[in-house]
Amino acid sequence: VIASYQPDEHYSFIMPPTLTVFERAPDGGRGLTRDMAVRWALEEAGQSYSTHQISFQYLKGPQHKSAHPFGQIPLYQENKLNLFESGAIVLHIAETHKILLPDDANARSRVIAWMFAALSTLEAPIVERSNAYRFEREESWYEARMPRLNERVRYRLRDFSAYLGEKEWLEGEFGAGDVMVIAILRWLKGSELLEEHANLAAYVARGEARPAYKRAFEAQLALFTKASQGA
Ligand SMILES: N[C@@H](CCC(=O)N[C@@H](CS)C(=O)NCC(=O)O)C(=O)O
Repeated sequence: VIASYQPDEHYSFIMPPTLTVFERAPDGGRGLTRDMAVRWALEEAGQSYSTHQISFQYLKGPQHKSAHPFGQIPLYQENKLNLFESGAIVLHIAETHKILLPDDANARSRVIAWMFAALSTLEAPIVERSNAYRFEREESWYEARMPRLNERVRYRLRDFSAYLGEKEWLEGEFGAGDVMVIAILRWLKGSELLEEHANLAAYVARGEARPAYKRAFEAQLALFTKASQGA
């Protein structure tokens, strides 16, 4: 019996996944938008993908919101799967491509714990600080508030730096935890906070030196550059 062709069966091999991103990234192509970790994981997997570039208006419109509950980027579409939340997307890529996650169940759980740590424990104070810088710089309370926000970031970095010590990566091999943690630590570049810990600055630099990271960075920068030149 010759099996009849089922268009859905190997769809992901025929149609590369699509990643919805900003048509013009608000960070100016510095690789700080949440699609960066996803692009990085896709490059680590050697999986090609296409991008769907959208405006802020489209981001908040009904069509995008029917696929992404919060009207955000990134949105990842593969076959019949619509996936939101950068961490969930990176985990999906790691699982389907059998990369960035150890085989051992306990070791795998540890890597996933680092993904959660990146997106909650580390990200919360880092994003709060960035938002104050972006949106409250003209406010009367800004000068008084910023040192407190810096201190909350430092509080986490001190512990994280002590934990990381001289390890190359978080859990032995480079993994999905490193992708998520490095992606959020990069938000501190340009401030003194990261440089206060030589091991953290070196850890981020090690991540950025990976060929897959570089390809992901170049791709998002090229998109931004094209959008700026076209306007
Ligand atoms: N927790 C989400 C955060 C996504 C997120 O904040 N995306 C930003 C761009 S980097 C966005 O779409 N902002 C517009 C908005 O939230 O309204 C994830 O990791 O995917």
